[in-house]
Amino acid sequence: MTPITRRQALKLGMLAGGSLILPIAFQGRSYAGDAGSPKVTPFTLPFRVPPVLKPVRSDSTTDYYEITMKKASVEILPKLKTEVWAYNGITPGPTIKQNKDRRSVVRFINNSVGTPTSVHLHGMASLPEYDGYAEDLTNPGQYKDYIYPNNRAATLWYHDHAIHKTARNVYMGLAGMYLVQDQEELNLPLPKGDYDVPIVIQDKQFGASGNLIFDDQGEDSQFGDVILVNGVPWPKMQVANRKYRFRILNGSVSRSYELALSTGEPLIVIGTDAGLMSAPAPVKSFRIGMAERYEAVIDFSKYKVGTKITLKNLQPDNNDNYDGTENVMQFEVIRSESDPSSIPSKLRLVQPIAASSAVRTREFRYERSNGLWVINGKTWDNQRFDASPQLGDVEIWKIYNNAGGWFHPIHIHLIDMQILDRNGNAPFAYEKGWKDVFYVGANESVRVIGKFGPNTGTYMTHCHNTVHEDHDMMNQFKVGAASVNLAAKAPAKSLPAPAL
Ligand SMILES: [Cu+2]
Repeated sequence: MTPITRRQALKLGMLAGGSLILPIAFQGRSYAGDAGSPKVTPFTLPFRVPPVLKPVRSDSTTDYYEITMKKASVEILPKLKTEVWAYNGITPGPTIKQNKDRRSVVRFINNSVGTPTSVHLHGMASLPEYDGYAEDLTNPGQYKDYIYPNNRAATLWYHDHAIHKTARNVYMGLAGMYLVQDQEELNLPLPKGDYDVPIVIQDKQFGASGNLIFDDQGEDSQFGDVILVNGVPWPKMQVANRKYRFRILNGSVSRSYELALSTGEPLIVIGTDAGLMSAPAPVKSFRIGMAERYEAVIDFSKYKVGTKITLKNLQPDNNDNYDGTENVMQFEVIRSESDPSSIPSKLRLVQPIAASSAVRTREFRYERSNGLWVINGKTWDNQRFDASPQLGDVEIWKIYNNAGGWFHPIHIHLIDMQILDRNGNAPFAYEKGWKDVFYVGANESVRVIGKFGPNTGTYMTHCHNTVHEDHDMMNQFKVGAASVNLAAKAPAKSLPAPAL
């Protein structure tokens, strides 16, 4: 039998959950050439978190931030230089931390990044003209001031959303965390401060000189053989023997992960995409598709000082000897510390939306058809609306993925929704919260429910495998009256910019 490449497997539809479902003899890495990326010994590089961005200035209602998108040369693999396209020249970009109901104005400057950009703050109910509409572009030499209301406490992220360029732009580094907190949450005894840790997981492939290789394998998927956490390959985090809260984002282009601890101890999931759940859900593992966020507490108090615990990915895609995508990062317990934190049994009131309150149900089929990624048979068209709910309407959207070979994480802009059921069964324990990305696995259908608001206007829906999104698995809906000419409402302006 002739061995088949990953690319052929993709064409044949034999990929599931980012994993090749082939007889073991057929498996192998065909990306990054067959040589793979330059080798890095896992768990040797120190863990770090992106810096928190300080506002340029603040007034009684608003904090003003400035971020410049540029090309930069950074060290990701030891002793090699990698060109990235990055917010303020670092990837992930700086973290913005904001209090609920204070407003942010973020000036995104397209300086030397060399490509048109559009910034989407994923999870924010922004007005349409500040939502990173794919065709609302900021060209090199321009800037745009984005206004964010911060009306809910959650783990969000900002990333590029430029039409047909999203996958490459995000892959090259245009992604960062954005955290909104509120007093209700801060009053809970959950781990705080240095014990509340953002984790951005991304897979990349590198050439021999350290250059990033973007290869979407014929508009299918971009996979890497190096797992970065906050921009560091398989880092090691030194921890105290106490509880930590992790805000985990899958910032990859095409890879999903099933996260678990090497010790078999539970991950205690406390939050979903759009904030805390009603109650903690301890699970042995959970899967996280692209753009999903899960917040999990890990309790290191049960381990002796000196213990090493690996955060594993139970969906690795290679079976050779290289210690690769089955590992994410490692924790090493290095000191004893008292732990004032605890996990309350009630975290936040998440009122379930009754299916009976929906005024209509819509169906969306995410498919591969004639070599194209389509929704209900159609590709992106900026003049077509595939749903037009009125402000305040509650709707059920049934999302289908009838293909056996791949999954789609579906992102609906503007609103938070709840999963009613998955293949007619209850959602997983860890996804019973507010969400804006829905993992629709091979041969799955998921029913989600949500209330359209608080804004009217034009918003996008798309697969968050950003290669699929770019080619052209994206559509739009309008809430109430809407315009597609969003660029006219808050246009990008030419540099130089006046003071914020
Ligand atoms: Cu997809």
